[in-house]
Amino acid sequence: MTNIKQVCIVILFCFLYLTNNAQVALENKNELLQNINSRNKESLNGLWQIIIDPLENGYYNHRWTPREEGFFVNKKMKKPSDLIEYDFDSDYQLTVPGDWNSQMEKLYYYEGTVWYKKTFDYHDVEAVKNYLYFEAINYEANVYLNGEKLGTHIGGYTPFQFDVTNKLKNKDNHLIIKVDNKRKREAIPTINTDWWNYGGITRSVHLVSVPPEHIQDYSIQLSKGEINSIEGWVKLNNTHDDDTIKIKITELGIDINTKVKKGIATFKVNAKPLLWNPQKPKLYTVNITSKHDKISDQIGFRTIETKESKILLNGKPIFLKGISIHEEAPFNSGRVTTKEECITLLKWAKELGCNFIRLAHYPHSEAMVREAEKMGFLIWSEIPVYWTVLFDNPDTYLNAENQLSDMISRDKNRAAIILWSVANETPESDSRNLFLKKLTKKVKALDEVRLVTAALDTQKGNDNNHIIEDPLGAYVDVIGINSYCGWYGGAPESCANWKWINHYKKPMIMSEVGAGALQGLHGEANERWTEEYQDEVYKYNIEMMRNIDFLAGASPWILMDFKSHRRHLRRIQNDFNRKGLISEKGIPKKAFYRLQKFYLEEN
Ligand code: GCB
Repeated sequence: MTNIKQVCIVILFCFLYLTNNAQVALENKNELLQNINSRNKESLNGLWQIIIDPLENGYYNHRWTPREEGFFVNKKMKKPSDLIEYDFDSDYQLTVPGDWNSQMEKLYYYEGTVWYKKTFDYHDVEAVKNYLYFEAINYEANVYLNGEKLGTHIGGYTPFQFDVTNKLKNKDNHLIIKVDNKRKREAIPTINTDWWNYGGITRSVHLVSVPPEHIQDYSIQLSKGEINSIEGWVKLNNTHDDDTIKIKITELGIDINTKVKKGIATFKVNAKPLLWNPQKPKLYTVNITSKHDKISDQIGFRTIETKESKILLNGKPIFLKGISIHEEAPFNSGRVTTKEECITLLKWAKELGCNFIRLAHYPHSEAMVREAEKMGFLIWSEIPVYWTVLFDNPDTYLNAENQLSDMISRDKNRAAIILWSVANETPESDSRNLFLKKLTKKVKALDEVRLVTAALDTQKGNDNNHIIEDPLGAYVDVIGINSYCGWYGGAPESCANWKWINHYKKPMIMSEVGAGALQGLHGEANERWTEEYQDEVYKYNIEMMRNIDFLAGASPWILMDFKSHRRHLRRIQNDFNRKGLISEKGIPKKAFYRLQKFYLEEN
């Protein structure tokens, strides 16, 4: 009897586990509109009214229970005796997109809640569906339209949207967002990072109008391992069977129709595209037409694989001459907010001789990825699973997985992206190994074509012998190694003698290597913070890299000096991590030319 009872309990648990998981999968299902910039939309960028609310007084009352009428109702005084202790319209303003820290002196170090309000009219167009689309808000956003809560989004670097069809008025819609960038131990990223926690609506906001039955998403690329066939799928927002989708790539003579089944149309077609590569980043105009909607994209085609220690682009080994980049605005500091700023950073990477960029340590804007693709950069894109996150917390895992799915969903049509990275410098433990193993599997489930990687810093051995045997090596396709010989350990000249032993027959990228220098500070090669010291570190690390026969590339740390809360040395750092090869004012340091020379000599 007891046995039967036990078996029943086990079955019940299995059932609950499975149904629960299925639900999680459903909740995670990504329904984001693909290719937001070619949709019909109005911009909600510009000046927004704000209220700085460190105590979250606009949300909680004095008993710390949520108010029924928080700031999100945008209450106004009607008669002189009314008591309303806030007024968006007579308060401060901030520009969107943009972080608050670099826009207002009093918010420089601020971490907490800021309420944002935008008032807008809506010019009624019949028979459309409307979405509010947010390219990114750091970190938690609670969004209200005309007093009604639309939802919450967590994660500072990925897009999200709400369906607001029939919720808009012709005049004076008020969109109110409670933005909270408080760091939390269980969050992704966690409390401790080496970059500035820029808060706010950091990327653009759009009001999108699409036909009621529209193209939601699509994926178009070369078939895995083939160069003569293009395949993909197009997903509608409804599930009418038998609608027809037309896919046209005029330059390739492709003009095909495919039938929708349960909301999705798939296709595979023979083609001989010119393959996208850094020298010739060829993009094709792809037109997709459904019964009621049409959209156009620029898509490149290439293959990416590994063979033992090599990375093969279009079947041929390539050495990734890279540089790491933070999404930090050149000249102004603060978050990058314009396409021009992306282009400035990318032009510097070009001048350095790069064919590869590591977009650290979180998904960068779609503009950055698209501009990089046009300029022929291969890209490493990553999520902020950085240092010591709570690996044994299931919610932390779900958060990481959501950010990963959103990153892949947004950029899955970008030929430039070859590597999805799941983590940076995470300490080995059973829970960490399991967490990251699951993430690598998730990458493969979402994208079977691109490669998965992680930046590791656990190298065993002694001063001269560095052994790569992190268990995560078994799950990634390419091993990233962050190593700071000459800066955090070892004298610069010792670096040339460092030997690397790889327990995995896989390519390795030196995903970080570098040293700090204050641009314009000169001295002896053994004097910290001088350009000469940084140059010396590069000199010997380059020698070291030349001796690693399984090295498939490098993305030294980092293109430009960037703001970090960890950098306190006032006369040198002044809140900047100084490992840039270029200062925040755009002036190259000596080491820039050292790396440039290396890249010119490498084939
Ligand atoms: C690292 C981190 C990077 C830091 C860098 C540094 O290993 O991955 O985020 O900024 O070191 O400068 O210490």
